[in-house]
Amino acid sequence: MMMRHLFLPLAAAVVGYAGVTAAAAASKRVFTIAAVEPKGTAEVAKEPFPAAALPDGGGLQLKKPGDDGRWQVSAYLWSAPQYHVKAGDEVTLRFVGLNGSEHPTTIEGYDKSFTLKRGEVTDISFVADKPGVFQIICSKHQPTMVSELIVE
Ligand SMILES: [Cu+2]
Repeated sequence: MMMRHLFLPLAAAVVGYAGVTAAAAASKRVFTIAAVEPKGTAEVAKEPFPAAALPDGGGLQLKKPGDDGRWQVSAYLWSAPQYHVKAGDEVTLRFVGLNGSEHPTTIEGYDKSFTLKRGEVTDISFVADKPGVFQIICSKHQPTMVSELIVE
């Protein structure tokens, strides 16, 4: 009997507190997500061309030594591996095409698909109403061009 009297007011206080917190925490979030292609180069006389092939999928590329004796390795990436927001936030992901002619992209879980082109900006705006971890994937440049949208 004693427990019930203590529990009910406590539960009401917790529910009230959670409601206030959720309303106060929602905010507008904007991230710039650039399509980038960092590169490394070396002289074949100093560093031999790698013997092993890189994973398929277009995200990683090896170029054999040219007339100048230099070889190159590159990777297509989004400019950060993870983007964190809170559930209920109004989110704008501002994609900017720097490297690569185009990037057919999907944001899983939020039904967003588009093709980002070099020299263009594509804004994707939505309310992050589903908590979880969602992949931002360019299908042309795997396995490297994938980042995570984390909704907490
Ligand atoms: Cu891509």
